[in-house]
Amino acid sequence: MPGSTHIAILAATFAGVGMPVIADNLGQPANEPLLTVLGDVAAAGEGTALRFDRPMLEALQNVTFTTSTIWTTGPQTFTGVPLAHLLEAVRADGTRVAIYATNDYKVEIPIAELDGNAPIVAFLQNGAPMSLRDKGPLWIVYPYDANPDYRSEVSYARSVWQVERIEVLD
Ligand SMILES: Nc1nc2c(c(=O)[nH]1)N[C@H]1C(S)=C(S)[C@@H](COP(=O)(O)O)O[C@H]1N2
Ligand SMILES: [Mo]
Repeated sequence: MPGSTHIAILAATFAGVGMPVIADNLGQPANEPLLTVLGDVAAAGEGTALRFDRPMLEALQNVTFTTSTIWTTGPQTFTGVPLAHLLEAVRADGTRVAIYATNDYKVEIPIAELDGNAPIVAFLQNGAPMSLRDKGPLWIVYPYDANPDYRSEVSYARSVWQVERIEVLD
C-alpha cells in the first residue's frame, strides 16, 4: 500500500532524530505531512522534528503574489508562508537554514538574508496544490519581478522546489 511505503520512508529518513513533537501553537498534522522542520527550533525539543501538513501551513501567515519565473511561462500566482515567518513560528534559534529537496538538492540560506515576505514556502500555484512533477508540493519562490536582487543566480539557487525538509543551523 503506497501510504505505508511512504511512512516507512519517512521513518527511515528520520530514524535517530526522535519522534516528532508538535508545539501547541502550531497544531498537529492530521493529514500527510508536507514539511519537516528540525534543528535549532525552540518550538520542539532538541533532536525532535516538527511536521506540517497543508492545513497547518494555511494556518500560518500566508502571502500571495504574482510574478514570472525563469521556470514557467506567463505570470504565476503563488501562495505560501514567508520563510522568515515560518522560522519565527517554530522559534528558530540559528543563523542559517538548510533546505532539502526530495532529489537531495540542498541549499543553505543565512537567516539574515531573508526579507519579511520573501522568499515564501509556496504551497499553491495559481490557486492549486503543486504536484511533485510540477515542482511541488512545496517550492521556495521569490517575487522575482518585484526586485532585481531576486533575479540573481543566488536567489535562483535558493528557489528550491520539491522541498521536504528545513533544518535550522547555528
Ligand atoms: N529541487 C531542486 N531545486 C533546485 C535545484 C535542484 O537541483 N533541485 N537547482 C537550483 C539551482 S542551483 C538553480 S540555479 C535553479 C536552477 O534552475 P534550472 O535547473 O531550471 O536552471 O534551481 C534551483 N532549485
Ligand atoms: Mo544554480
